[in-house]
Amino acid sequence: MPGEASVPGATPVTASGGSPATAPVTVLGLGMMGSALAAALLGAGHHVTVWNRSPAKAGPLAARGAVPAATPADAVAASPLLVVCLLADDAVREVLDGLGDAVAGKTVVNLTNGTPAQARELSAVTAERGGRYLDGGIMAVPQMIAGPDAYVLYSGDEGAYATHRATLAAFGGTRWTGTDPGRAALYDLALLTGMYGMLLGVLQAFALVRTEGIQAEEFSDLLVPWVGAMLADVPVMGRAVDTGRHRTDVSSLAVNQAAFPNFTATFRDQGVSPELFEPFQALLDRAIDEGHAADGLSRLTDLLGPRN
Ligand code: FVH
Repeated sequence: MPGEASVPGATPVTASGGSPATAPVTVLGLGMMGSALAAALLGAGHHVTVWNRSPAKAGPLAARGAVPAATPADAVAASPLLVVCLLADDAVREVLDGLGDAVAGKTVVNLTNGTPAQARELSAVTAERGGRYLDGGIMAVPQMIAGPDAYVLYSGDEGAYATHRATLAAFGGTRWTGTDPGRAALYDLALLTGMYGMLLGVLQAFALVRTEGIQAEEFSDLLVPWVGAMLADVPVMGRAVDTGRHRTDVSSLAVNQAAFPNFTATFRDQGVSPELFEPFQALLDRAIDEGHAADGLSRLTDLLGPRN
């Protein structure tokens, strides 16, 4: 299992004894991810109370020793640590608003996907109600929870993190990102942005090759090592973004711009939608118009948004 770590730039959290393996924990939300989290806590020996809007989802966990609660308030009363994993922020707000001051003295660990602004708002509201708030970004699918590659990014109340880190380690590695409650969501969304960008390219490639009867799975034999080789260049591009030195002798924006119409023309010729790639063409054109023809692709980051 990956250990405890901080992401670059975050202050390491002072070591603490952590909570004992039997510490009671409540899990609110038993979808695919919430159920995996509750199962991991049971596996680590915790006393786990669970609640889900549709009560039937508690059945398999109850069979493993979890205690189903009839209401969110009953679930929250059972433990000092509340793990929340619902579909989206509006559901979290609905459940937490319904609890009111019942979170006083408790730690809320919200592992629902959300925005930095939503995390800051939830942190403020929880503090007003007398609770402590940690936001988390789960870097795993449910099947990975408690396995060697899963980890969760955390931000918010540093004391709460130090107190409960050992318990949270049941899910996988724990990575501290800082006291700004929104920081974990920012990292989470940035990592998922990289994933979606890569996967959208993969899906477009599948759409293209299958127009000629090539099996997508078979094509993966070529695609996976190619994408992997390109990913090895990411730190070099990162350095260019950090330093503002974008000149390249590898693949200039001018070279990319010259090749790009071949993609959109081929997509059209083969009956594949170019809608994913057209914004990329527009961005390349703008970069060239602004005088960056000799720079590498890393220059596009500057066109996408400001540095702080
Ligand atoms: N599944 C994944 O691969 C990703 C991995 C990374 C993290 N995400 C995020 O985790 C959150 C939960 O995702 P999930 O996979 O558990 O999602 P579902 O299986 O669809 O379960 C959704 C649960 O939310 C409950 N719920 C929805 N709306 C409400 C509401 N208004 N009030 C109370 N509960 C609500 C739902 O209840 P029910 O439909 O069973 O009654 C489920 O418990 C999510 O943020 C991912 O982005 C997962």
